Amino acid sequence: MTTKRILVTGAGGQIGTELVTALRSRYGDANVVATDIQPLPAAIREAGPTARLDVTQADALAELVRRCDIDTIYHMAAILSATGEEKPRLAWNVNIGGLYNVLEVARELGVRRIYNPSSIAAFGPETPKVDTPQETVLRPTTMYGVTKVAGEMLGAYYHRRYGLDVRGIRYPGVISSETLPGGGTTDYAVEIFYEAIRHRRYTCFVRADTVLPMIYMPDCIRATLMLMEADAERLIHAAEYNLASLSFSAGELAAAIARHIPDFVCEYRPDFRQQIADSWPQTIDDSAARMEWGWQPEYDLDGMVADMLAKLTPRLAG
Ligand code: AKB
Repeated sequence: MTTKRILVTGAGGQIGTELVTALRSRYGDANVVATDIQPLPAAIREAGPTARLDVTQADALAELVRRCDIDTIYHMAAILSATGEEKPRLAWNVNIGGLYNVLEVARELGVRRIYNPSSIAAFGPETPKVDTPQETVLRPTTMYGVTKVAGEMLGAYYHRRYGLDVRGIRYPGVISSETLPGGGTTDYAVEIFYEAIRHRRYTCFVRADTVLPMIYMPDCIRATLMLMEADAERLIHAAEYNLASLSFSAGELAAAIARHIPDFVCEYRPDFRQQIADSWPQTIDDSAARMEWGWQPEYDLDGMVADMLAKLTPRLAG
C-alpha cells in the first residue's frame, strides 16, 4: 500500500507525539496531519500540518478527512484507565463515541486503513495472569477496559461487515522520555524516573511486588509501524494483537534505577490504582504477533532504564 495521507488523533498524547514524528520521517512531514483536542507542542506544529479535533464531533472529523484526502488514520485519542474510573461517562463517550466516528467516517469516505489501539486493560481478574494467551477471557473490571474490548469488537465488525482494514495492538504500559502519560495506571513507571532524577525520592501508587507488562517507546513505535505495514494476507488476528516486551515489578524498576542513582529511595503507598493493576496480567504470550508479523522486542529492563536516564537527566537535572 502506498500511503497518501495520514491523520493521527490524540497526537499530543504520550504515544501520539512520538508516533507523529516517526510517521513524518517515514512518509514526509506534509503527509501526516496531527490532531488533538488540546494545543499541540510547537515541535509538532512547526514540522507539518495540524488541526484541533474533538473525536466525538463526527462532522469535524469528516470535514478534515475529506479536505486532507486522508487514507490512513491512527486513532490514538483515548481516556486511560485511572481517569476512566473517575469519569466513566467521559471514557465511554471519548473511547467508544470517538472510535465509532472514526470507523463511520472511514467507511463513508473510503479511508483504507485504521489503527485502533487496544490495551492489556482488555483483560480482567479472570484472565490467566501469566503468559496471557491471545485468545482468552476478556472480562475487564474498568470502564477503560470495557471500552477496549468493545473497541476490539467494533473494529472486527467493521472489518467483517465493510471490509475496513482495522489493526491494533493490546499495548502494555508504555515508558517514554518525551511526553508524560496522563491518567493511566502504569504512569508510575514513567513518573518514577522524573522524581528519581529531580528529588531522589518517589512515592509509588502501587505495591513494590506489582508486576505489569511494559514496553519502551522505541519498541512501541516500531511495533505499531510494523503491524501497520504488514501484508494483510499474513494477519489472522489484525485488530487485537497481544504484545510482550518487558515485565517487572515496581520494586525491580526502583532497584534498576538505584543502580544508577544510589541514593534514590522509593516508597510505596497504594491507592485506587492498585486494584486496577491487580486486575491485569503480569506476562503476555505474544506468539501471534511474532509469527504473523515478525514482532521481536529490543529493550530489556536495564537497557530501557539506562536509555531513559541518559535522555532525561540532562533535561531535568539542575
Ligand atoms: C493505562 O495504564 O491505563 C494504560 C494502558 C495499560 O493502557 N497505560
